[in-house]
Amino acid sequence: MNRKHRTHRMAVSAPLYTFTLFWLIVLLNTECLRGSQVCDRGEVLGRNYLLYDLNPAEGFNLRRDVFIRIAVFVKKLQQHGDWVLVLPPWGPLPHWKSKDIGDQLKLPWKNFFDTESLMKYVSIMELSDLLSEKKKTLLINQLFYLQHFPDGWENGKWEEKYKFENCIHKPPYRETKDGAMKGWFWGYDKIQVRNVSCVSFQGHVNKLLPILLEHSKISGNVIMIDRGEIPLHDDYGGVDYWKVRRSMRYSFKLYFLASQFRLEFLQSDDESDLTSLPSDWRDETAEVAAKGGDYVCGHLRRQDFLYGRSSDIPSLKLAAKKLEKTAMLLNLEKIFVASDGTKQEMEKLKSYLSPKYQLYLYQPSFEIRRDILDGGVAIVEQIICSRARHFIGSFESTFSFRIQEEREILGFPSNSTFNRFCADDNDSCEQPAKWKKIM
Ligand SMILES: Nc1nc2c(ncn2[C@@H]2O[C@H](COP(=O)(O)OP(=O)(O)O)[C@@H](O)[C@H]2O)c(=O)[nH]1
Ligand SMILES: [Mg+2]
Repeated sequence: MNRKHRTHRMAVSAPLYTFTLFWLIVLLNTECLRGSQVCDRGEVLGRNYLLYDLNPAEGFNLRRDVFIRIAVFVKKLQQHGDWVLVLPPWGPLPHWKSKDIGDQLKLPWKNFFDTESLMKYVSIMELSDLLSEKKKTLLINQLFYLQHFPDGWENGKWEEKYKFENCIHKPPYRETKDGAMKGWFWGYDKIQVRNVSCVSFQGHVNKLLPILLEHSKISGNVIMIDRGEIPLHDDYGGVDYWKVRRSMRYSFKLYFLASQFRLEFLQSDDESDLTSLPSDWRDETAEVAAKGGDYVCGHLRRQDFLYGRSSDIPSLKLAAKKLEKTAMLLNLEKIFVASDGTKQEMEKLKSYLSPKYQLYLYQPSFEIRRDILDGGVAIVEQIICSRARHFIGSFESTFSFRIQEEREILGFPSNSTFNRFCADDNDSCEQPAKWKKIM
């Protein structure tokens, strides 16, 4: 078609074009109002967004576990419509204590995880991306603030149940002078909520299904669950649990830093340690063939565990003896320790090791710490431990659990993974259950 001809055609169809555009805009706006939320450009009609949050006291690794529960749940919701799981930003967290590396809040998941990999299980979206789609306020149409039943075990019997009730404790949402409901919302000012309901809840997460489906129809398509740690896993340790867990690959940068450290200090790399995985978690196999690097790893949880779980935590002297004995049995001389302990504690630990054994800690430069923050440092340590010949964890630490899962995914024999430090007065304590992956 020549230029002249094309200009002519456009001139003829312009009124028709304007007319269609007018009605399209009217129609879109009507739909947006019907969806009863602020309707900005680019919104996919009929799409539902699920936001969630947890009790602020929960640490990073329990939060990862709750993500698994919610991701499996959203996968179920998707059988009923177009649902997207909105990832709650990270921070501030009680264990992220470094004061010299700036604020540690509003951190996107992509800082820690490969979000493309997460996406291969269920549709996810960073909260910051949803917010940048909104010119004005993000209005959450309905927020369910979950709470435990005051009388959970009625007549000594546990049963699944939920009930819309008065709030037992005042939820952290308040009405402002202009009538809007506001809350912490990860430090974002432009998020508001229309309605907050307290729901006493006891049961598996799929028990939330009817509540969410019903409310998304009535009140709109942005829904939030707070205290998301209250519902239980639908199928703890089942196929979907492991699918989501396997999809939680770390960010490229964190793998890179861990590889660099392993190579430089531990002479360890995935190829010789037989710890390579396919680039897509969906191509993994159930093979148990990992060997691990020539080092033992111990996770020594200190800080709050020294008080809360003192009867399950070893003294540094006992921990050193256990690490040394394990290294000796495996004919290894390198010991890597991941810990939230202080510098002094680590020096003490080192002083208890005989000179034959070398202690390694991950102590990145200020520039790296400022870049990957406390959360990134912790993950690098987890990656290093997950590739050791042998791992010893801390009792009931979710930090240790995540390392054990990673080792299952990598295909380590169970006896090299499911081990824990005992307390001083109980040297033959029960070892952790073998938490086998199911594919
Ligand atoms: N860098 C580092 N941080 C740790 C270590 N152990 C615990 N932490 C920090 O302390 C937090 C502990 O909370 P959480 O993740 O809930 O694990 P849990 O309390 O051990 O079950 C972690 O998220 C880390 O921030 C460790 O070995 N290394
Ligand atoms: Mg914790």
